[in-house]
Amino acid sequence: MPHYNRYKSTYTKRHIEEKKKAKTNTINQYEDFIIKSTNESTGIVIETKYNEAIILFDNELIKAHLRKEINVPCNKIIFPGDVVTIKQNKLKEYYIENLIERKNLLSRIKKDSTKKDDIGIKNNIAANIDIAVIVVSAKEPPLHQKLIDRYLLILQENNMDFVICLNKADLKTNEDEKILDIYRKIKIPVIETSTVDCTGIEKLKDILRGKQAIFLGHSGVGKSSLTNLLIGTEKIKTSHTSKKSLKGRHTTTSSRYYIWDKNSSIIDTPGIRSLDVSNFNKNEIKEYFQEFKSLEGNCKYSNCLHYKEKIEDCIVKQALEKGIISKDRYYSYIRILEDIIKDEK
Ligand SMILES: Nc1nc2c(ncn2[C@@H]2O[C@H](COP(=O)(O)OP(=O)(O)OP(=O)(O)O)[C@@H](O)[C@H]2O)c(=O)[nH]1
Ligand SMILES: [Mg+2]
Ligand SMILES: [Zn+2]
Repeated sequence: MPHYNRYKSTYTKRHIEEKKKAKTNTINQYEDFIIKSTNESTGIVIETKYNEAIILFDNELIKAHLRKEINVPCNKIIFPGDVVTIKQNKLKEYYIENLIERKNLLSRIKKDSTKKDDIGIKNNIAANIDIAVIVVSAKEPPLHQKLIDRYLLILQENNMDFVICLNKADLKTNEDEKILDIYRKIKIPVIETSTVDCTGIEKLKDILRGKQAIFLGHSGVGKSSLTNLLIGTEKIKTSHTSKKSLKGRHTTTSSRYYIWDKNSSIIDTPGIRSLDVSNFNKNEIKEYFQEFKSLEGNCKYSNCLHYKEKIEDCIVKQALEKGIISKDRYYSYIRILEDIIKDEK
């Protein structure tokens, strides 16, 4: 074997081994990064960036890096709402030593819409959520069911409590009222708010008090305006929806945690364009349409998708025909199902 080749092969071997070692080290370090509990005083993660996080520690906002052995971007492993232990190095800089085990972690699949076959990556949003508020708005942008039904899947899968909040109630139409009624009928909590005339703000506070909550929804629905009202200042930038498209301008660019009352916090998040649920299994989604499950009786086949099965074999289709379940919810289910089936092919 010529000399350079021998060199190359040992080099490659060593290189691969080092890479492997680095990978297992990262995993191990990451594993002991998470601890069950601690007696030390802890901080709460307010916002994360690539190489540092803003932490509320000892009643002060501090900037902290990850413990130096952990070679992962900060915003890839900790999220607003996380609880961490903080230490100081010799230079008196703060660093995050450990992450306290989470109650839950809210994530969604993010796909690159410019790439045709992109399978998407898991995008974590926030941790330790007690209640999620799905914020929608009347008129600007107009109220649609699509995002609500998709969020309901994700939140139920994560076992999180939720409430639908129709903001801009000052602009509400009869059409909006009909959509909200669909959810009221299936016992999903719905509240109406307006940051213009303060309708429903006290009610919203009553629901969120004592909890760690998060606002989710399209851009321009008023998540930051609601957050400003909760915290009682005009601290967060908000922006008009585009006159032409009635869509928001994606004013908020990163998620951030705010304390607005004793033990009560809210995470304001950037508006999203759409919500991908293609990671769900096609047999799984019907479980999260609770009105299908609460029907009396059973479909002939236990794996019935309530889709192309015959009406005489399917109690969901029968209930649809009788008007017991909402057409809009049923077709919303079918659209999600068809998206998943298309993706599976
Ligand atoms: N009429 C009316 N307008 C509102 C209400 N709440 C917010 N707005 C307006 O809606 C626009 C968008 O509000 P934002 O709070 O920036 O919306 P956002 O959901 O935070 O948007 P992103 O940060 O882009 O996700 C602003 O011009 C607000 O003044 C409301 O209750 N009624
Ligand atoms: Mg905002
Ligand atoms: Zn069926």
